[in-house]
Amino acid sequence: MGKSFNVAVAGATGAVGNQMILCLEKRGFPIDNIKLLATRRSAGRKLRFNSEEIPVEELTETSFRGVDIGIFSAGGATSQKYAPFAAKDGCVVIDNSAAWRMDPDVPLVVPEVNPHAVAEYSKKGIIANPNCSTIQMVVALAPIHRKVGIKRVVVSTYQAVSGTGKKAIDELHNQTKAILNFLEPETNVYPHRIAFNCLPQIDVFLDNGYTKEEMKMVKETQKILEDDSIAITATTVRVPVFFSHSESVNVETRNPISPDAVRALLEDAPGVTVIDDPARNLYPMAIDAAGRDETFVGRIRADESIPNGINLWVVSDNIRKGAATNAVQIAEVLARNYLSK
Ligand code: NAP
Ligand code: 3JN
Repeated sequence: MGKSFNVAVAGATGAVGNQMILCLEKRGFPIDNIKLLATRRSAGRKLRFNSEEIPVEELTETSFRGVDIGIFSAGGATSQKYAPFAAKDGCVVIDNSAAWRMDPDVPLVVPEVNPHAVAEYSKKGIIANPNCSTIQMVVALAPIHRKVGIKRVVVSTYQAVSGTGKKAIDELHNQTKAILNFLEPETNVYPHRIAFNCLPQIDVFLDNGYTKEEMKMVKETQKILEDDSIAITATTVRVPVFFSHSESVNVETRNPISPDAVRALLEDAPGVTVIDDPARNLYPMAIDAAGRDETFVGRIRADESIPNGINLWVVSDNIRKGAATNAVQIAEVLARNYLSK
């Protein structure tokens, strides 16, 4: 008999948690017992896992006793408070929030890029899942960085509302419906209307004029690629799309590489699907990436304004590879290589 584990999903009733449950099921993660955790408000609600109805329990300090792996997507404050209780009880935490990502004793992992970093889970009992915008970008950048070195990245994102959770999905839906019916739309989630609009703000503004999301992309990319010398500047934009983030990524490499060589590298790269056939108007699109686990790359071309420049268009489902799939892939590495149960 193979190993199998007691798993808890914290934030199980949320947009990410819901996908987490589906992903554990779909990938056949070996589970003995699953605990679904959320706030007291959701306690007793039943969620389906592997055709079983599982009652949601309130997340408390003792929820992780007897649990081997705890996957958190209940916000940074919840992770900050409860991950140490889980770790103290011997449960390895895979955390989807920003709470622990930049802690030097917490590995920040994208399994296609730095699976070796999982080994450092033992320092604090916590592994961090990167921000969704970072994950899809590093999946595409890592093979290029390994081959020719990356000097600088200029990225602009086009991020789906599902990145903000259930209430933002409802807001885009309701605003769109209201506007198409000549009614006044209500704005509750973002500072401005999102329907038929683009907001160059994701998360709060920092003193340097960037948003927190933009600086997450900078710092997390350097940590995952283990190279603080890569210069990165980001502009993150919320667009009226439900699922999948798209990114325009401009890369300046240290050594020259042709667009054809980049295409060949990415065609071989784990987790990447290249869609790049301009003659047939084929390139990655949010509507095609939604519901998939891969990172799609297209529009691969030279940046003709500099000697070693490459442009990419990178698209991935932010709730799947950007959150749930990546977390479950981390759990798979952990289970396969590090946990003895
Ligand atoms: P969401 O749809 O609003 O769901 C939030 C979930 O957290 C719900 O299950 C909620 O339970 C639960 N929760 C909130 N506060 C809690 C508490 N004090 N104790 C227990 N459970 C609590 O949000 P989401 O989109 O799923 O995102 C959740 C978190 O995941 C985000 O805050 C972020 O940290 C992380 N995230 C990461 C990425 C990424 O880039 N990797 C992407 C999106 C989200 P109730 O239903 O009972 O309220
Ligand atoms: O906005 C997006 O598209 C991604 C959002 C991620 C997010 C949302 C709320 C809180 C995060 C994150 O994962 O960085 C956090 C957070 O944990 O800080």
